Amino acid sequence: MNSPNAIYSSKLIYDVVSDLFGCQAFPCQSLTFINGSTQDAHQDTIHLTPFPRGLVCGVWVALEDVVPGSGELFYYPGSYRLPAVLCSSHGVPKVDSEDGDYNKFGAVFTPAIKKLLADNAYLCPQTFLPRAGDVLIWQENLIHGGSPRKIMDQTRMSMVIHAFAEPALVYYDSTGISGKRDVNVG
Ligand SMILES: O=C(O)CCC(=O)C(=O)O
Repeated sequence: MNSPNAIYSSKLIYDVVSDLFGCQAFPCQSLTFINGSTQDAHQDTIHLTPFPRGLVCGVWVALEDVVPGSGELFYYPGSYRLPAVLCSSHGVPKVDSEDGDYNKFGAVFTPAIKKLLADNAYLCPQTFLPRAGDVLIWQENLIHGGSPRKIMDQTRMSMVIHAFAEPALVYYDSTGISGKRDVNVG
């Protein structure tokens, strides 16, 4: 298995994402997990918001075979077509520093996503049970998160890279700060 650094710098990943976007893609950040994240259902749009829309994706890489109960990634196929839940549409102020207070942010967005899913109950969640090396790529608006961890000593080693298409402007909706292209890869 390649190291997270090698995966982050993998030309193959950005070639595939570039094909999907139809123009050159670059990463701007990554997260590496030993255990399942147990993140609430969310759209990445709130964290990395491209203009024009649709030009950010998540690239989730399994670093080991994922075991049921380990806190599998879940997602709602088709949910990328729903409206984006954004600060501006929900009256949430920007958080103005790294140490800022995200309480209001979480208190508003998690219920907003739950409501969106309840209003669109035809969408059914699926869990991702990949083998090591499998990759899932999602468009920024796809609703996803981390399932509860039922086996607490079971790892779920994984890495997720957020990439965007070069012509897009990308910013963090939560802070208003622009996302930066990582110039060392691609
Ligand atoms: O891997 C997970 O459990 C969730 C990752 C995620 O939601 C994200 O990176 O946006």
